[in-house]
Amino acid sequence: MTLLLALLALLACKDAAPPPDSEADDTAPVVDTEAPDPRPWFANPAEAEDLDPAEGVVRVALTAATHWQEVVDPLTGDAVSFQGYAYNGQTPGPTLRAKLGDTLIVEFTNDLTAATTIHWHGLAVPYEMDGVTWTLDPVEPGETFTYTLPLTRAGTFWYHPHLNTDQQVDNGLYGVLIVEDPADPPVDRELVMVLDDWAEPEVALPPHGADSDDHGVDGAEGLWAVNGLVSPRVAVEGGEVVRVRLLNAANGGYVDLGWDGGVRQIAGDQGLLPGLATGERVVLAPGDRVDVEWLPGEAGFEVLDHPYAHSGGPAVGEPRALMAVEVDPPAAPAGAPAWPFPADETPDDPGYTDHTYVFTGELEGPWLINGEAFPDVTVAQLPLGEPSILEVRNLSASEHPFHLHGMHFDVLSINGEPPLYPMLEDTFNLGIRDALRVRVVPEYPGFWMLHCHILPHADGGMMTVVEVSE
Ligand SMILES: [Cu+2]
Repeated sequence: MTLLLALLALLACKDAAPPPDSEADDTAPVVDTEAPDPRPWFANPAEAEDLDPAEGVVRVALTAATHWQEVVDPLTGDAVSFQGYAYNGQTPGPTLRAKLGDTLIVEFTNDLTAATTIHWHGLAVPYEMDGVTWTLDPVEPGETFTYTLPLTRAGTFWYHPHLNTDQQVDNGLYGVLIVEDPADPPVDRELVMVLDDWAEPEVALPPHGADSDDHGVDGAEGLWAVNGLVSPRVAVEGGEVVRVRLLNAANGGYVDLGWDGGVRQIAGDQGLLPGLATGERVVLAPGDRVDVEWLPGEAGFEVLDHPYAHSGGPAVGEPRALMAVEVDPPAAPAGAPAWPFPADETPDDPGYTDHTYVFTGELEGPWLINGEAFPDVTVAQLPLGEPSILEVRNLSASEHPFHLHGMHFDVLSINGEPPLYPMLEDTFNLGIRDALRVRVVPEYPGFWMLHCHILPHADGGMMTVVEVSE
């Protein structure tokens, strides 16, 4: 049993039984109010410094290297270290922040002993900047590469390698890219939360590129970290307007989140939704982003993760607290700000289909699209600047987050039904037997990956290529 699994077992015991030294009343929990609370305090990932004073240009430096990651045991405050990878010595990597319309220039250095790339998940960028190795070379150890990225949409995006992706992301190479919308109202606090499941890190995070594709396949069994912190406390003040940007950076684990007062979602993969979406829970598949607003008032609350398996959706079991939000000082909650929700509409479905993608595979694999395993795939042709209709069907034994590079897509329908609100996405979870119809209008020529974002599935073959040309 690894230390973190032991820690997980301790966490499970914590709620199940009273402490052994409880006295007269066996059922009353004994709280030592004198002992300091060992749970770590939440902090946003440090942001990258803009090295270029010019308006409209953000220039940052990123270096990938091996890294000792420290995890604090929330019960004792003791730290455990394990070796992985990191950008600029931090996991998650630095948050990159720019404004809509800026050009982001990333000077990247590979100090790993393995080749790597950076892919800009959710951004439409020129093909040479997409960080894939279909016809492009990776960044070899010791080499540098400059990524130049025009930022044409506002939203919460992220970056990660796209070579040996399962192993390199698992080892800690990921970070958030925020493109601010100048029309966003100001908020009192912005929280950036990167969720990752860390089952068996001593096994799964070996130094220097050993394979680790058994890790984090099912979030129901993993230990979830929030910005590398297990069970953190999050400090907010009553009466604040808080924008929370959530990313699921796990290889394969899903989260199904809920909290007191309900979920108030304001943005998804590609920026602000057409309106406030409220509900009890929100599911983030691997690669998904969701922005929510919190309007804290008098009382704190826990962010609960409900069991969810990609082999069948909501699962049996008790929810686990990912973090505890503590309100100090309490106050009456603020009113919701007026988000500049875009008046998007779902495009009409023309009824025909340009390309159909059928996802198949048993739980042990292989994972296929149209019966093919990457890289032995048929490359479909899409016209530049013209709409194409894609239909994606999941006939496998697992859910799959469908992800498309280089372009975002309008969801036309799910199982024949239009979406609840106009959805502009780059990652969309397909339930078992689901049929998804989407409309794309490619902005750049090139070869674009179309794949499942459960990384063991993608690395196991569930990836294909579309070519966009004039
Ligand atoms: Cu998949």
